[in-house]
Amino acid sequence: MSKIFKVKARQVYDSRGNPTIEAEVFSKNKSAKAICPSGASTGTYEAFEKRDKNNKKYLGKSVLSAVNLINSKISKKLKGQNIHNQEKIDFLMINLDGTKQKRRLGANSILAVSMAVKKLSAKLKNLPLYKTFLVKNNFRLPFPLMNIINGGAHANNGLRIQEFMIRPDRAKSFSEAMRICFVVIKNLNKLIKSKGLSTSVGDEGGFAPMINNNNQALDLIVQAVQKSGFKNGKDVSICLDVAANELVKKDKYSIHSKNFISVEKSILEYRKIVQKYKIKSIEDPFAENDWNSWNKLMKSVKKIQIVGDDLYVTNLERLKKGFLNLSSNAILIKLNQIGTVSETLEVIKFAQIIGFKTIISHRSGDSEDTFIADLAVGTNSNQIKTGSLARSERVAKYNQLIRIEEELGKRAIMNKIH
Ligand code: 2PG
Ligand code: MG
Repeated sequence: MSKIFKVKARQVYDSRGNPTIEAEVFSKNKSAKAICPSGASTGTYEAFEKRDKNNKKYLGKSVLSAVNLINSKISKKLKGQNIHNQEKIDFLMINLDGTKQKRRLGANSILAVSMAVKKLSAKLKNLPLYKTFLVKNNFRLPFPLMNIINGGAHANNGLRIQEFMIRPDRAKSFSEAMRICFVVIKNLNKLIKSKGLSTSVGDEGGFAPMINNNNQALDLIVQAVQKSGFKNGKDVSICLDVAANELVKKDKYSIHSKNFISVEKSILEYRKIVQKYKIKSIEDPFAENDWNSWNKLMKSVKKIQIVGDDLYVTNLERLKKGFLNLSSNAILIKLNQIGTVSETLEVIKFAQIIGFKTIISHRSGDSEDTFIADLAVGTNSNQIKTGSLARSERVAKYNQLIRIEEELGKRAIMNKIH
């Protein structure tokens, strides 16, 4: 048995330049580190992110008190624990916190430690991280949901929809999936330039041109896909994250333009763009408490992947509610929405049992940590959403998946989209 000798944390920075936590867990002669990510368009029911609101020196954004809690209370509690007993370690931290949303210690402290424990356990067993989750053999590689145009809270261009993504549905391997996305992105770059627009990128590496009309963004993507020699809706599918929590006011939504319209009208508009642009997946089409509207959409756009992100916040209770309510058929998985590796795995297991697609996701504030790439393979998740082919914190995850594919060699199989 390998025991935890100590846990140490430090304040580092994320891809948006905000302070975040890196935790390092030590056994007698080895250690492993993990960095907690951070969202911008967060759900109300997410686990709590602890920041020093009153520390003016860091504009209220530092995580120094959370770092202190790891170095004192959490380190003391975990000292001597069996590193390979992830569930017990996570349980001890959950109990030490004692609140529903991890408000005392902060989910950011707990998660950084939880991920570092998982990495150290893999290291001590001499196993690649992806081999230490749910799947023991027949690993499958996820399809990338590659972000190519940023809007909403991730850019300042006025686009209503937060993320415009592409998914290379017919790719036979992960490297081929990457090549397809690469070609489309390069052609999109040229197209945007040719229109005299800026090719600067948003928080997740997708282009953030100064356009403010969803259809204009969708037209650009279709053109880029065609220019690349691919068929839109067949070789490459357009997928969206609406992040509708940001677009609701008194039961009306401003998804399709600046005007707020009813749910029924919004659904009609959804149907139009789904048909016109052959959209295959829509994440957070309505707000986190609007269960009825989710259900209405599910009934009116068949065969489309409907993904709950802010709706479920990687929380088992909310997922069960969504399942019974027929709210969606897929779930976005974000470790820091719930705060431990064990709870995240519970949610993935349940989602897969009920036939939901699981999509492992980054946060808009992320880091060089590639934990989620391994998590996607180790849970046979269908898709991974981790930004564009720009910004190293995004590309790092894709590169890790390329390494995993190479290591698996002939045993590397792509997951099934349908
Ligand atoms: C989302 C995420 C990641 P954020 O809404 O799905 O793309 O954004 O991390 O800002 O919540
Ligand atoms: Mg989302």
